[in-house]
Amino acid sequence: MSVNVFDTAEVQDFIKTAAGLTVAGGNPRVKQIVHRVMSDLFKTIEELDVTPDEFWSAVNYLNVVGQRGEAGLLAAGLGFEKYLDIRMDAQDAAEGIEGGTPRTIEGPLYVAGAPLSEGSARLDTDPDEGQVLIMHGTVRGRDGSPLAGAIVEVWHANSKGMYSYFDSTQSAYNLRRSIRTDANGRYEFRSLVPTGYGCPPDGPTQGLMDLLGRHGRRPAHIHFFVTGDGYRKLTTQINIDGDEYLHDDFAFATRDDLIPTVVQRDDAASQQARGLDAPFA
Ligand code: MBD
Ligand code: FE
Repeated sequence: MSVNVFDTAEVQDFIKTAAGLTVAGGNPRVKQIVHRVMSDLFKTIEELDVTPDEFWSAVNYLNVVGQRGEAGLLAAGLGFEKYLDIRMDAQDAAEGIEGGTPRTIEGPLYVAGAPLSEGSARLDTDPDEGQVLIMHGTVRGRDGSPLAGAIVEVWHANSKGMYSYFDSTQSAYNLRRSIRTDANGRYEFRSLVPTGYGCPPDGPTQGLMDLLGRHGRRPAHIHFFVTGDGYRKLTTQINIDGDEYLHDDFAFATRDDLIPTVVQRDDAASQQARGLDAPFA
């Protein structure tokens, strides 16, 4: 008994009015997007015969998402963030921009203002379980030449899959640092191997995942922003190989070129050689 009111002049007119299309002023781009999104939602309500109860439970859901600060988490879980990346990749390909470290999503847990170190940094300031992790590399421009003075921002979870600032048990900027590359474009850091993240079990994102029959887990990963004067910012991550969710990330961020080989070093000599006893500021 689905009715068709969507295509009536009355409904089409008030969607336009509600989106501000019938008045001057405001922001034309916002009007355009709001009009389109409203039209699509109105159409969905009609075609799927969405009941008032269903509609108001969705409104209530959005309020809870806001109260819990999970809008970014939900955007990741529903693949919106990945979709924006797919579109940027396609745009780059169309412009002939290829190669280099692939981008992947930022996620909702970055915090600006981490301490800046020159060349090398130690990320873990809180005591935690977890294996010592050393990572090093070189930032290069598109022509392959090393980039001195680039900034590598790195952030990741602790052994419980929790991030500082989103976990009251951690101190400020634990597992978050900025590192400026040295004259050879190199950076290195010492930290602790992170564990994968899981959505807050009692939160609205996990609640929706449950209704979709999905899990809300991410494999263990480390986030990066890389910036350099005159260069576009790179947003990316690496995954720790071997995680059970490596290719089953609820946020769709895993990419083949972002799973580096992890080498396990156990002997004292190799630990020394790796600089484990050296000062990581
Ligand atoms: C994370 O740590 C994350 O990186 C993303 C994308 C979503 C939730 C938690
Ligand atoms: Fe993350």
